Amino acid sequence: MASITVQPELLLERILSLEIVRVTERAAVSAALLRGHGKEKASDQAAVDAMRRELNKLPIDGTVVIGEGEMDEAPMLFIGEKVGNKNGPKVDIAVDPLEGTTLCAKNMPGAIATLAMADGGTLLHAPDCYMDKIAIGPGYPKGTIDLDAPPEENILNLAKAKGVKPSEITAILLDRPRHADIIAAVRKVGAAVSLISDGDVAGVIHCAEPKTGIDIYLGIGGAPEGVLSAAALRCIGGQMQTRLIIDTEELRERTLKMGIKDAKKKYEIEDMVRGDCLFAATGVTSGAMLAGVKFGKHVIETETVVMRSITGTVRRVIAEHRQFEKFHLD
Ligand code: VTB
Repeated sequence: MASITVQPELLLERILSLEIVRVTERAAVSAALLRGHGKEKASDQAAVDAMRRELNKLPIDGTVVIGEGEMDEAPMLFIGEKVGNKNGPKVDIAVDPLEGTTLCAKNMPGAIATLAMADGGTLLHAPDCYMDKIAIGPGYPKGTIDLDAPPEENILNLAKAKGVKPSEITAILLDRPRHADIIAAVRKVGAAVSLISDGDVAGVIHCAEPKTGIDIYLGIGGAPEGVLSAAALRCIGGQMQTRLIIDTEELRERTLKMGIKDAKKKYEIEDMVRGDCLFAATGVTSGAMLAGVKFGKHVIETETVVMRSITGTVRRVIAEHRQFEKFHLD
């Protein structure tokens, strides 16, 4: 039988793509135990603890570059925290152990546990600030959208590229007063608006999933969430442009310390995720992208999507967990 050789770094990367499923699964289950209890902080903390514990079992020399905040304010998974057992490659890790804490607290659709992993030094170290974003799915000519063009123009260009009328385009935005003008502009050209209360990592990914009916993401969300969704689009294709919103002197200083010299830079996916990456997300509550955690009498079921940019492979892993009480032992 012919032997199959895989380069050692690639083999590890392949193994890691399945290992990170464990990490998001366990964060999701831990958060879901508190689903609907109105306890945003407690469910977030549960997800953080589980994610940190699982990350520390991985054969990586990891650095959290997108995390739960700066070291002094977030004792766990803070930006700069080292994770992993050091027995492996240097990697950058972006985490959002519970994306949509409010969604989880209120048991509303769309809460996920998510992370991205890439070679050390290749993920944008974004501060915890706002980010202006625009994104579409794969298959369109480069330049179909532009962050600096008016929303009307982006919708019309996208409709043309898709070969449909503007009325057949749906834009997704966070439901925030700051988006009133964009929403009005999108509707003025006849397109539909889909509003989400939280969870814009999934919002961006929806653009690349035809079943969601979403064509374009517009508006301002969190910068950490922006880098996570850029990692997903790097794997599955699509276009995204972003710009950090650095509107105070204090933020300006913080971003400078993080190595961001040009505060007004327009980022493409390749600027936010400068090399190959892995992305995983597990549903906490059910949403358009993923089913939420289901607690049976003897089995806990999770659904995870895991992506790898080297091959563009997307796997959906439906796992049945038994003996959940032993989760932290292996
Ligand atoms: C988004 C969304 C998050 O924050 O990034 C949003 O993805 C942006 O901030 O789930 P505002 O809530 O201040 O608009 C969340 O809604 C919560 O972290």
